[in-house]
Amino acid sequence: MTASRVLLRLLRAPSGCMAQRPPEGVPLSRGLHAGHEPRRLSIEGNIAVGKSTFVKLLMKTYPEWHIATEPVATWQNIQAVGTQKACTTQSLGNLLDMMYQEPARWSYMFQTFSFMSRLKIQLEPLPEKLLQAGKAVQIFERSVYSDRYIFAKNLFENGSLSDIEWHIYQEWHSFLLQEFASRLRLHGFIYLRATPQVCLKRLHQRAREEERGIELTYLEQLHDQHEAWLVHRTTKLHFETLVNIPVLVLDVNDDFSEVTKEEELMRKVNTFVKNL
Ligand code: UDP
Ligand code: D5M
Ligand code: MG
Repeated sequence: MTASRVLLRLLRAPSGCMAQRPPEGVPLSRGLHAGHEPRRLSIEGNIAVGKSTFVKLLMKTYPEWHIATEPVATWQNIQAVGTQKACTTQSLGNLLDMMYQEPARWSYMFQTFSFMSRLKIQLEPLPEKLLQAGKAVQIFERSVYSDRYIFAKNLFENGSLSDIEWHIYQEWHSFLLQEFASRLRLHGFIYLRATPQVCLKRLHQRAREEERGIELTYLEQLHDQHEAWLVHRTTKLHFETLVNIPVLVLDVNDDFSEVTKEEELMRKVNTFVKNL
């Protein structure tokens, strides 16, 4: 057996079990995992809805939580580590910009890279100190699941990914996620929800150079993908652990920099996480 097969066997997860729906208000996974297992959640939501701002708020409120931000800067500056004696790095370009400039040419490439970077983040072990504290909480800004069920799916539906690209993407996405299942397990999602119009306003306010061409239609498409996946639950999913996973939906149409709104949101998050 090759080394990679041995590794894959070691990483193989036990088969997941499909759980029953809990009474309203109580997240499904309550009591399903050992008390000391870290609770792992992903913050989901449209472009510029306020995820990074929300994550900063979480960091301030819960400094003991382990929070991983989305690696946008990595996508904006792809670095090749030098192969020559002098260990230089070479900048190969801004993949985020390339994707927005020429979606049909670069969307598939973007998916391979964004997936890799999210996978690495989600596989990173928690510091021992946190694990020993018991009930550690780990938060990710988006996940390997939003990559597929929001972005890649939408890029296929709007014609930026071809049939063959979408097919191959789904093949390796399913394969890798099954192989790494136990280490990628999430216990819940927090969905920050606002209208596409509010997101567009915030996107303009943030003024990220690569996103200057994004139009309302694109944000509407992404909004619909979020609603189908996390609210209506009509998106076809390929991983049993996702099917009934608890989702906290937070309305963030109002600016959450206001203290009362901030407190309300943090209270809801606290109750949700405590019950996972
Ligand atoms: N923002 C805002 N009010 C809010 C949340 C966010 O004005 O309640 C602004 C924030 O300052 C930033 C922009 O909206 O300029 C996008 O926010 P963020 O980068 O957090 O969004 P993300 O893309 O991470 O969801
Ligand atoms: O998201 C960061 C930026 O990256 C935003 O322009 C969306 C884009 N993004 C993130 N993941 C993907 C995938 N998988 N495909 C295409 N585009 C993606 P923000 O919402 O600003 O934090
Ligand atoms: Mg962000």
